[in-house]
Amino acid sequence: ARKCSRQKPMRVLVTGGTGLVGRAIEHVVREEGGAREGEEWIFVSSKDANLMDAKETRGLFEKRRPSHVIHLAAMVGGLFRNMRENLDFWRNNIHINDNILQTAHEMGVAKVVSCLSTCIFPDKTTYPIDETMIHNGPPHNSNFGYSYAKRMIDVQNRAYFQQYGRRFTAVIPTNVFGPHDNFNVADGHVLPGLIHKAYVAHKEGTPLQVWGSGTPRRQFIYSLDLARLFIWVLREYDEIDPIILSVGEEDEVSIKEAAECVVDALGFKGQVVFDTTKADGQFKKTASNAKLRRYLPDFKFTPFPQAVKETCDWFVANYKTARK
Ligand code: NAP
Ligand code: GFB
Repeated sequence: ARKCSRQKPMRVLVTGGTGLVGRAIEHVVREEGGAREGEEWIFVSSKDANLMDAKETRGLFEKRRPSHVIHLAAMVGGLFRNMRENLDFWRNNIHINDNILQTAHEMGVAKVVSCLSTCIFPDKTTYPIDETMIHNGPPHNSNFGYSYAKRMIDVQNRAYFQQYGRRFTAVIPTNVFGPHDNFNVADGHVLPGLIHKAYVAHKEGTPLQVWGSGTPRRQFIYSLDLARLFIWVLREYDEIDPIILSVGEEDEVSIKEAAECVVDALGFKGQVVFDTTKADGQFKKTASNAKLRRYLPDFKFTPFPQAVKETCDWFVANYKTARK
């Protein structure tokens, strides 16, 4: 048989391209040689198409004709925004995800990599959590809307494979942080919230308010490390089942320790107080990265203090334009 012609270079559409993870993938693609000869990488935001609208989604795909999709676009927020808006997290993400997957199917996209999250796993579980446990019980009540919407991506990926042989898969990042994050204190995640609050407390000479007891535990992945892993998944990972992208269980830190890293990185000298009237959310969601390690035993994560320092430096340098 004739040798199959060299595979055509990918044209990759990255939805959610202007967010925390999207900007990190763009940095790796544009600044670290993450792209290969002849490849096209297109990073889009809601200005290019509101992906909750099926027609706008179809228009974007007809205009861009991607061969591959990294699907990041979502309604995303920290514990406190999730607790306030579970219905919107469910509806908005269900519409976005169905539009992306159905349009990718109709347009014959070769591969889609979507995003779940380690916060969607069952709240009552054994540890460490692994990829086989996604549907083994209800998620934590604080973010059930987002969690169920994300779980449906896994269900839909399996259905597109079974019915049409579509190669739609997903990654399961743990808590992500880095430059271009959403530093809004009410809506954002813990690390950008603490960085923003410590920056203001330093300027105003007031105490840094950490919400909750500080005892919950998290595994944090630096956005640039996640970006490098994401590009590997797009190129090399061939399973439909999702894969956890996280630092090891041994790298889990408490919220208090994370706050101390921010204090050191910003040189904050003031008082740190814990507002225990605020919720703690999930105590822990310790995930195993054994599956990732079977594929990439030598991948090196950026040390947490260095990643926090780089994020703080970025925030201080970009304070005026950062999402806050
Ligand atoms: P982010 O910073 O909030 O960015 C969200 C992106 O999605 C933005 O580019 C936004 O565009 C786009 N978007 C939102 N609604 C849209 C709509 N209706 N139509 C088109 N685009 C829309 O989010 P992120 O932290 O980078 O998260 C990216 C992915 O990683 C998400 O799927 C999230 O669930 C997942 N994830 C995140 C974390 C984390 O800790 N951050 C952890 C696990 C998984 P605009 O800028 O135009 O609004
Ligand atoms: O990143 P975060 O908001 O979300 O972290 P989760 C919440 C934890 O940090 C709680 C404490 O224990 C909070 O009490 N915390 C302390 C703070 N200070 C702050 C602060 O200034 N801001 C915030 N936000 N928290 C999310 C899910 O869970 O994980 C989302 O709700 C998403 O759906 C995300 O998947 C990755 O890690 O608790």
